[in-house]
Amino acid sequence: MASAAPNIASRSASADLTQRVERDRLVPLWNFFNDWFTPVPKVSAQPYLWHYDRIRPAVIESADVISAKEAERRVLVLENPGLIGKHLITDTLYAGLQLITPGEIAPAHRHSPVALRFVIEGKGGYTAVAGERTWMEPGDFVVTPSWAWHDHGHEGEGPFVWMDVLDVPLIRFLGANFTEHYPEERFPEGPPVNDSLHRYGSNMLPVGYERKALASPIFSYPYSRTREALERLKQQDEWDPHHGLKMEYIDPTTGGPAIPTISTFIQLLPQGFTTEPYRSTDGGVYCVAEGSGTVKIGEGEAAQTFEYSKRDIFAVPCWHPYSIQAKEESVIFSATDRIVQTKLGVWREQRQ
Ligand code: GTQ
Repeated sequence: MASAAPNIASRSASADLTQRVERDRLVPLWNFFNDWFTPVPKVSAQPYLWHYDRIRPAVIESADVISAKEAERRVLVLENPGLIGKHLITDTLYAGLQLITPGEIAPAHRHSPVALRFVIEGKGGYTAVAGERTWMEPGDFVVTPSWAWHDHGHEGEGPFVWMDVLDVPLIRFLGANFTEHYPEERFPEGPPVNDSLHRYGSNMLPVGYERKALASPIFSYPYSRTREALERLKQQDEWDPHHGLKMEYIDPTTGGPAIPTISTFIQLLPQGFTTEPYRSTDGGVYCVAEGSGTVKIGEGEAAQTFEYSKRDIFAVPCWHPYSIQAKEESVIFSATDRIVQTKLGVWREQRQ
């Protein structure tokens, strides 16, 4: 709503001016100043949680409706109730559940938005980035860098499902959104399986390595390694009151984030642990890799509490305090726009 600033000599003169200048494509700032320059961020996304058990049948059924080839990417998009028609999970992120069935191939293409995958269920699925395959297992975090050719496939049995998170809204907003379809179903086979993980993800770099792209040279952050690190570190019993044990996925060549535009994290909360309320300006998507509990998101009367269990996905809109209570030991993956805000110097957090 437009709200008038004080000291307007005459409201009706202002309204008159507003009307007269409209045809010259002018709008008085004072009509909407307070709408834009708010003490705290205004956000459209709402707290929301998708119970995987509830939505799984629809995800599986999507294979009866369309093939991965026809759909290009067979995804049920997680659309925030505050962003209906926008197809977004938070104001700045897109997320969806992608299904591949045995023998299918999601054809090769590339786009300027970055994609990340967090694997939910199945065995035998893979993604290939520029022809380099990486097999995926539940809990694996896999990156498809900007403008990298990629196709997905499944050589195992049963459904294979992962969560996609893309920075599409940001890239569209910036006017930098391009897509290209590869003429063949698959991009030609490239380096051996997991070559980049061995080459760049083993605490070593090839001598003389020069970073060519902004993206991390590793595509795959296997859950087996992540989980082992969390398991060892939890013995230290050093819990951050707001985060439990929380780690950020990094690009090993820079120590910066694994993806230039999306910050990614994994956190472990021991059984019975409740995080102190915390908020930050980065909105995010959370996916439960293990465990169960409740998450309270929001403030005062607007606060909502959701029960979560393994494979559930929830959205925490920016600047909404949240607190997680782990009934069982929980491991939670998250993806937010924090790095973009940090690079721009506007990121804030508040430990409550
Ligand atoms: O797997 O490349 O959820 O291009 C949306 C667009 C996934 C993908 C999505 C995509 C992809």
